[in-house]
Amino acid sequence: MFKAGKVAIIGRPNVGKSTLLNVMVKEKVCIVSEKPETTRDNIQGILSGKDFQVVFMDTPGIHRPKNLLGKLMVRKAQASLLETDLNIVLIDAHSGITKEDIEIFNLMPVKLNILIINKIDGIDRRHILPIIEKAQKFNFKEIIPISALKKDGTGLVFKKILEYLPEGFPFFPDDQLTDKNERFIVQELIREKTLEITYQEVPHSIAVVVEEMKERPPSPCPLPQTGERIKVKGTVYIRANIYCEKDSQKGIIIGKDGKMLKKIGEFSRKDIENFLRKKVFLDLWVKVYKNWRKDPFALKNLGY
Ligand SMILES: Nc1nc2c(ncn2[C@@H]2O[C@H](COP(=O)(O)OP(=O)(O)OP(=O)(O)O)[C@@H](O)[C@H]2O)c(=O)[nH]1
Ligand SMILES: [Mg+2]
Repeated sequence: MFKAGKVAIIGRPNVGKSTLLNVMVKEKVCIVSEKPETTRDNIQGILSGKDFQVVFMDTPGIHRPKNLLGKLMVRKAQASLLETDLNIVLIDAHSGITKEDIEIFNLMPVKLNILIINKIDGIDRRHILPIIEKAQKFNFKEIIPISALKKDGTGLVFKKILEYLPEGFPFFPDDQLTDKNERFIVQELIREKTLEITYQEVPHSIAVVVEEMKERPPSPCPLPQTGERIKVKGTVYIRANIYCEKDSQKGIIIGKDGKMLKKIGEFSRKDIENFLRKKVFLDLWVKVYKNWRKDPFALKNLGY
């Protein structure tokens, strides 16, 4: 019997949804950051085995939107619930079950929902029991405390998912890792690095667009002493724009003497090379796109 199904990972911003997806599929598909509202799209991560395929769907954190981008994000997260067989709702063990969490519980369709209490590392186990007791008042099939970061309890999550997964046919070829293309992942990796070094409103104002991505073929080049020609490995040339909303933000991203942008470039290049498993030449530009988060046309232009 082959089992296949879609599993949405739902919750408030910053509870660890993307971290959990990456652990589940054993590859970095989604970007992670300590800043809330990092994920802006539904991103599928695919785990295939001999007799199963689980399609995990990472979703944007559900929050009270402050602009059109936020509205779109929340709408996407809610829409994910329409196509799943099973859902995971994630909460943070540090805050317990909050008012916002309960609002999310109430959004869940009456089907299979599993509650996961994440970030239990570094927390006194005695604090977890009251959370479990409170959670039992809601209609969850399972309540599982985990640390996605330490991969503690994640094996049990997978085991339970497999138990509840319906019989079915695979959605994707068994070697496919995500529904997103390389260009999308490259944009996200650059955005992740830019988020890491910016604060307050700046991370939220950033969008990244890859304008050009092409493989430079391996070119034969002469060896100086012998004149003999050897093959040099090809590189991928990537030109990308980092958009922000204000001139002051552009200044921050570029930094003094371009130091910040250089750092973003170095860190991004390493991750992109790991992901593409190829050498990369990264050409980064910073541009201002005023109020793009409120402008429907701009949002479309930037891929949202
Ligand atoms: N201590 C601890 N930190 C964690 C754990 N899981 C995730 N984090 C951290 O929590 C922060 C948020 O993680 P993400 O995976 O980006 O959270 P998210 O729910 O996808 O956030 P949004 O995309 O903004 O909705 C990051 O700094 C993670 O390293 C965990 O089990 N323990
Ligand atoms: Mg996320």
